[in-house]
Amino acid sequence: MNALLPRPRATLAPGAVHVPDWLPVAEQRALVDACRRWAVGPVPMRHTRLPRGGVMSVQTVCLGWHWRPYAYTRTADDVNGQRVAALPAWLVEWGRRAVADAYEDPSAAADYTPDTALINFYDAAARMGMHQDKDERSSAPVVSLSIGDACVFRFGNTETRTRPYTDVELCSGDLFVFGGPSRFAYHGVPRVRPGTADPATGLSGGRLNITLRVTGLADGRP
Ligand SMILES: O=C(O)CCC(=O)C(=O)O
Repeated sequence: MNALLPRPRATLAPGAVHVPDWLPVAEQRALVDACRRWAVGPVPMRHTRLPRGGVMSVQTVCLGWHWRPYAYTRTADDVNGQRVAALPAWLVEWGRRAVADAYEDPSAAADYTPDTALINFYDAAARMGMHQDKDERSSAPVVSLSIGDACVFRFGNTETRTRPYTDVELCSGDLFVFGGPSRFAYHGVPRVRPGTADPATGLSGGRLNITLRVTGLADGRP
């Protein structure tokens, strides 16, 4: 990649839009600072345990709702039983701005109210296998923000975790939104590119990914 050339926005599939350099460095830094606070608790950032006994290579902390394979709850019963931190209004606002910008439709913001964020930290060895985000009872778009080391983001199709898929490089500050016909597409992160982070973000190594989602759940459920 030639850092001198602007990276153009790209629509990978209907509803799946990559907007390079969406989040300015000052906001990336503010988000890194906030992630540092959320990583401490009330539910600490940790490797999520999988039902078959393995652990995910990424480390995760959630806001609003706690996600574990394969459900959302208010309290983190698989960790320490605490209620997760609230999703702040400013992050909801960023999510609204993100869908409006990605879809180049200011009216898209009004319809979008995410109620959870999954924050994943990738060290150099972390990966995420191809999967669908389908534990939400809503088809509202997923907003993905990346900070730190670049990665290869694999965006596939809604039918199978294999080809056809497209690999895109997600760099610090990039926005990726997938909704509409692409909302339930398989996607994953086969590779992080260590040493590519800009220290100005406050993250000297590793990669943070924040996804904003609408769970479609209400208090008292599930
Ligand atoms: O790290 C990424 O860019 C993707 C994260 C992801 O797929 C997820 O949180 O479900």
